[in-house]
Amino acid sequence: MKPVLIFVLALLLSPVDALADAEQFLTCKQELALRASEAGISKQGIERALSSLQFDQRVLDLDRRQPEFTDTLANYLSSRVTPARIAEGRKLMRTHRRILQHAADRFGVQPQYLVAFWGLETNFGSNLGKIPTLNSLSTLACDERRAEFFTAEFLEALRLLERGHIEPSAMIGSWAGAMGHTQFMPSTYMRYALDGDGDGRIDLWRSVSDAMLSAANFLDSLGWHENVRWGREVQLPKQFDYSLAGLDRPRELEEWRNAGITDANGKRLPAADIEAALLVPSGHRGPAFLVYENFRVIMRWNRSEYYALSVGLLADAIAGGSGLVKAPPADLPRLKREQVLALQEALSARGYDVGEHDGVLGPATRRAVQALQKAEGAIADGQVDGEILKKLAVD
Ligand SMILES: [Ca+2]
Repeated sequence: MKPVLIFVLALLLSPVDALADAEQFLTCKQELALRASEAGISKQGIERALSSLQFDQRVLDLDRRQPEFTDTLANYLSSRVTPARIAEGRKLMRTHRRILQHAADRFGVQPQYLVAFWGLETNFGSNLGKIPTLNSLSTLACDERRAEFFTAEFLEALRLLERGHIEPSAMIGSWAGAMGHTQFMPSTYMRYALDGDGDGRIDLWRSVSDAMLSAANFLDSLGWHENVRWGREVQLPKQFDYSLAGLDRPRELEEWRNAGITDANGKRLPAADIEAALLVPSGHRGPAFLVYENFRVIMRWNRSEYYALSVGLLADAIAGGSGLVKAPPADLPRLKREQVLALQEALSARGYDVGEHDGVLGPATRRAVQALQKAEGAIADGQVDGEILKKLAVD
């Protein structure tokens, strides 16, 4: 084989991709410098930041990683709302009582919620992330997938450094650029972070006081309702129409009371003039929840129902609650993307509308499962379980 041909072949083989990314990064770095200059960052600041800037392949690998399975609620909660985390949260509520009360008084966010976010985001500061934030943000800014978003965050990070409260070397965090005890992105940091301990600096890595006041300020800006809970576990009547469930189907709390829904122990729900949505995230065998406006606020922090449930449940437990009355079933299948796709195709072949065939178990697919269950005379909770998979010959 001629040397030129070998060279061309070598270029076509995969390891070159990483090299190409790294080379492209050098060009991109110059563009970022230009953008920073246009954004009004000082020449000195740009030079200081760019001198040590490095492309990080791990960041791209993590960004492109797809979860192998859908998660079950049982699995999700058991790794996040753990007895150890609840005990630590209770301890920290006492240790930081004054700090938390100050944040609660100023922004109306109850202390247990601040501690719950803290526990879920960084395990109370024990996992702040180790990746230099400028590296992760610039690597993602130079990748085509979400270049604009991460370029904007990179520029915010430079602005943050211009304030002089932290050194570039101290600015570390997650692979996606989230920083400090409550994992703020630079734009959130710039807009909502506050100096809680009054030392004249805003430092979300080293000051718990700054981090808790900042989290309260951020939640307040997202619309937190003072002194209202996130929602609660409830008990449904024996015969229940599960098609009423879903975050997109809120009703007056009074209507749910009239429909026979009680608290988790069977007691009448307190009367309140609020809207609530019913969630039954692991089917009729698992717990049901009525969620209020603050649940939606939590989802503005992180757009995941499971995440929002874990914040609410951890907060309740930290405040002395005894946990779920009904545990989520542990025997529900974790599905691979291909299985969800096969499920969607099988449902579609039977005439049920699943929306896009995307391998993602979303609301449309659940509604299709529900319609099938209803047609079969089964309990129509929309839960994909072993029975549904068997019926549709998905393995
Ligand atoms: Ca401070």
